[in-house]
Amino acid sequence: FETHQWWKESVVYQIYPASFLDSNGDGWGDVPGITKKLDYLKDLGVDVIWISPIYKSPQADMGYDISDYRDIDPIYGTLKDVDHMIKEIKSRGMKLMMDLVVNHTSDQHAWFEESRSSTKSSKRDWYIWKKPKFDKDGNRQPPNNWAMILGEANSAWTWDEKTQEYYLSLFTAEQPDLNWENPAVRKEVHDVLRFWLERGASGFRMDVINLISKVQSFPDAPISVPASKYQPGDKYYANGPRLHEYLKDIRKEVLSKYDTITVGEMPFVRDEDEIIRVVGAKSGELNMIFAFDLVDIDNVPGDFKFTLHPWDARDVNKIVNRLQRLMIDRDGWNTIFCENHDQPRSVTRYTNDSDEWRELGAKLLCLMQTTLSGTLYVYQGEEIGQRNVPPSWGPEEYKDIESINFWKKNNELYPNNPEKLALAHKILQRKARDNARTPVQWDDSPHAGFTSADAKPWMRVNDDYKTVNAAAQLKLSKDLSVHAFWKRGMENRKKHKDAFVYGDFHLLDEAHKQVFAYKKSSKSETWVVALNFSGETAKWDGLGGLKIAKWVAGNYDESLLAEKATSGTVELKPWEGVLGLVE
Ligand code: TEU
Repeated sequence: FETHQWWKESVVYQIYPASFLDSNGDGWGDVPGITKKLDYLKDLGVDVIWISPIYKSPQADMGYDISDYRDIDPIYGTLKDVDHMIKEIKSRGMKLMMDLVVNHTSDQHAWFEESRSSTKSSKRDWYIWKKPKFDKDGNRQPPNNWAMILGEANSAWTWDEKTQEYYLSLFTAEQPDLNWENPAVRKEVHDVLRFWLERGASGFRMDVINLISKVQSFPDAPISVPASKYQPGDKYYANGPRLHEYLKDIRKEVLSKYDTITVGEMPFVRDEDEIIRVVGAKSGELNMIFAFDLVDIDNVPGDFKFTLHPWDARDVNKIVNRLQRLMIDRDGWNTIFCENHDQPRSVTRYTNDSDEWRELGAKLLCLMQTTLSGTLYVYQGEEIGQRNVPPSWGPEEYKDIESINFWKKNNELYPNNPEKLALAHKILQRKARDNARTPVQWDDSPHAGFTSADAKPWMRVNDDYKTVNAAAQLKLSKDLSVHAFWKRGMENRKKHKDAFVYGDFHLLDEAHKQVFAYKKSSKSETWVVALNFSGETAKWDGLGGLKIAKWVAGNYDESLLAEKATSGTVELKPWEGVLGLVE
């Protein structure tokens, strides 16, 4: 595949603006707060900054419900603040990626207000309106059985009293889906992209971009969760019939005229041909996608996300191998990420976040992510190993609409069942999006330096900030902290990009229950990465005939690496990860 494309080699850092840094003491992070930390990001090794939505929004879904695509929400600042930030980003040789949320708008967007005003409105068909159905008892029912994504027990259709019709709202009632069948909608979206590219953005992360084309007969979904009245409908709205036409249009009309980076968020899709149609070098609709395989590892397959499912290193082997091969054998491109604002913290999810293991776990995941092919995405706080909220926090601390809906539903279903409610609370602590949304822990001052001491942060700061914070890690000497480990990992990735970013990939011992290990190679060098994804010592003999010239990095005390076996059976301590150069 094509090497030396800047967007393949870049490290992208995701900012969740509400929780990054508050510059004016109102308890919400803001754009000037981001500008203040650009030197920190540059020093870490970041090339591109992706900022989750900062546009005008009622914040029903934290900005993923946009009411004006061409303005900034006052909680985040002004367009002037953004222009200044862009200037400062560029002067440091970095780039900005905006979040493009165009599957739906806010219900308070002027387009929707017009659309819902009457069935005769000129914008009626900018959204998806349908007449009700009636069951045999004459009760009104939504047009089909699709479930809402962020309120999984509810219908994806919202009833509108005034015009006596339902509108499609896949995420929440406050996020009506746009009707992409309408060419006027597509034209508006193209204009929004141009607006931000002209202002200085270098590209977009495209929110649920594979949901924009729906099967127009809107059929009932097959029953996959028998206990639920409404069912996951992704079969009919993910990678729908006209998706590729719409994406090709965006490329032709807008993207082809600029030098951009584009990443499509594509939940639900497993079909490799479908993925290649989007990211294959020839079709080039988008540069890359976020595939969900690795972050879905602990969901019960086919079920909703608030479930718990065991996994081991064999699952990691299978998932990563498949996605690496898709790039290498089929000329596609992909992303490497373990975290974002929709996922729990990776150190908690994939390793052990107790005080004893947290640092090792965070470094293990860093070693994996900095040595695989794909554009690397790091989420704010991941570089210092921030973890999930403590189990002691009650459900009232969770602010995300998805968590609130889940907790409410459980209380309706099991009001007098403490066991069920305890399980629901446990699932929230493991899986809620809130886990990644607590403020960034900058130092050990009140509120972790996220906001002024007398302010009330919009979301509570994790109790562990006195020990887990950026300032404490920056004070440590090189290679000790999680932060320093990330910084060095990114440097090493860039220095040896022919192997790590562009090189070939081979699993070493795919059937090992504890160890995920692989070979990454360029024409001139071969590296071995062995990662123990378990809390027990592992014996690993996947080297085969390979001989390690030197183990060069690891998450334990690196002075001990000289004693590690360089051929035959290698012993890995709990959560140990090592990187070696082959002779
Ligand atoms: O997420 C879409 C999505 O399908 C999932 O990531 C989903 O949020 C998750 O499985 C629920 O737990 C995007 C945004 O990243 C998310 O924050 C928004 O809520 C959503 O779209 C709607 O815009």
